[in-house]
Amino acid sequence: MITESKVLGNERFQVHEMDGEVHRRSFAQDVTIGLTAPQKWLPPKYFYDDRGSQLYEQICALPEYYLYRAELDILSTYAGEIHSEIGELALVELGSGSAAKTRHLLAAYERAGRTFRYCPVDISRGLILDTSNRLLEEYRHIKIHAMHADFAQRPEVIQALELETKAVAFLGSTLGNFTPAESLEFLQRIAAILGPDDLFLLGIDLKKSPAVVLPAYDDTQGVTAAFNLNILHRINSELEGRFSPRSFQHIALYDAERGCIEMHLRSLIAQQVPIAKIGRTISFAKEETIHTESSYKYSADEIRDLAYHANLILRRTWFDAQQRFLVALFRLG
Ligand code: AVI
Repeated sequence: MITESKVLGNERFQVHEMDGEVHRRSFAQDVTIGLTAPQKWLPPKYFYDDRGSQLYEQICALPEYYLYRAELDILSTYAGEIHSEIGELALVELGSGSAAKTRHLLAAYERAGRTFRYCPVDISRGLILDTSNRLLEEYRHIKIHAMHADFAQRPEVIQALELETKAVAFLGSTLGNFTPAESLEFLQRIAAILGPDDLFLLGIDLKKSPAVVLPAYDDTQGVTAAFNLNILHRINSELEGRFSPRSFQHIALYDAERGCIEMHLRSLIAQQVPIAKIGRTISFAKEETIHTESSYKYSADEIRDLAYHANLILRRTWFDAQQRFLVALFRLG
């Protein structure tokens, strides 16, 4: 939730701030709901505190995590084409992170030699500020209007940017972290905030063999395990939890038919974990799991159809050389 447009900044850089208190309350509520359910679960958006965001950056550099390189391949190869489709529209990026891949697109804007507007929207405040500072130094023609917000719950927050026209980018296969029903609703909400001249750019991982997908979520260096376990550290530091992350194990399961990876944290022992700020003690049986993330993969046709049902019409597609990943551009129906 955004507090009424608390905007800080100068002529080249503005940032809309999120209300930290509201955010902490909803973390406590979500932890209470998730950890008292029969199948314990936690929303994956809570991975992304500053440490979790850094771990995600490290995941992107892993040899097993093909998603990042495949999408980078597309954006670096086709940045010029994508930019000529988008033209002069302001670029709003949901879940911008370090903007490492988007840089290719920003470079294409810069080459055009005209002032352009980039609006990174992210749940990690530290990352947004660092990234914005770097981009302002790097690109002479850029103006940044950043937003620190939980866009997953309310993509409508970007309306506070008051842009006349825009291209909304949602890259990194983050849509895959919603269930298909949630994805449809999210796309409908995106469609509802697009104007007739606006565009939507989606990056999504494609269905493929478990032999390729599974190692991407269970790497040999244990970075994904640390990323998954970080959510317990976060409960400890923000909600005065008493988790011993060493007594939990990271696991990844792939259901090839649904095209879905599930990440869980499995309790290695029977244990009781007090969490002071939610006023509860959570019991775990030995082997019991917390479901922390689903990551759905799609076929290109499935994505086209899902978007069509949300009133988004496919305009162009770009694939990486190995056809592992898709970047698709949509307009309103
Ligand atoms: C951000 N999201 C698309 C990543 C994914 O692949 O589902 C998060 C992630 N989880 C484990 N590794 C990376």
